[in-house]
Amino acid sequence: MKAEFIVSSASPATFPADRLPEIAFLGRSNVGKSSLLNALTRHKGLAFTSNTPGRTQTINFYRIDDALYLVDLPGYGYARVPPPLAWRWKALIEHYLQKRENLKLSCLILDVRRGWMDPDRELKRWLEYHARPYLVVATKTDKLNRSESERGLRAIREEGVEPLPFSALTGRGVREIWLAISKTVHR
Ligand SMILES: Nc1nc2c(ncn2[C@@H]2O[C@H](COP(=O)(O)OP(=O)(O)OP(=O)(O)O)[C@@H](O)[C@H]2O)c(=O)[nH]1
Ligand SMILES: [Mg+2]
Repeated sequence: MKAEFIVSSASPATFPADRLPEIAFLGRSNVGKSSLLNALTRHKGLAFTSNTPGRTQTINFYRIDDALYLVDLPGYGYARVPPPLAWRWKALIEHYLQKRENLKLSCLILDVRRGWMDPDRELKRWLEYHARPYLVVATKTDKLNRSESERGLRAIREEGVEPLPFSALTGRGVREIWLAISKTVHR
């Protein structure tokens, strides 16, 4: 698989112009968006990961096999971001999610240990309101034993969605996410 970093955008003017289908990765700060992207492409250092929440502050576009983009969005819910900056990021993300024609699927990523938090529910409602297709991924399943992880997945189902269990550490769920992506792209 060829995976190339293309651009880190702080404004819509710099989004790629080649109209390939795009899959976006969304979730709270530090939930594991960039790690998921690296696991999907099997390129460890492709998307920048970190223990410092709020590390990804721009919209990062990665082109896969000249066929589609995986799009790493800045995480939300990081309290220590100064309000004017937080506002600007939110405006950028909303602009992308609302206006981007190439966007085919959003992966809403939840930590299986924490499940839905208010900003996640808000985003889910927002995506539904705007009729944007999305997939819920429950990540960090490697941090729980089998029964704890089942309990976490059950709690996520209470919002009426079937989560895809995932772990960037073990690679659990990589195949299933690619399957969902290729179904969307080839529709
Ligand atoms: N055990 C385990 N750790 C994970 C997993 N996914 C991510 N992590 C860890 O969680 C931390 C945050 O991961 P990132 O991928 O940087 O998270 P992010 O959502 O991109 O964070 P921001 O860009 O800051 O919003 C890192 O220390 C990762 O190593 C996983 O599936 N299992
Ligand atoms: Mg990140």
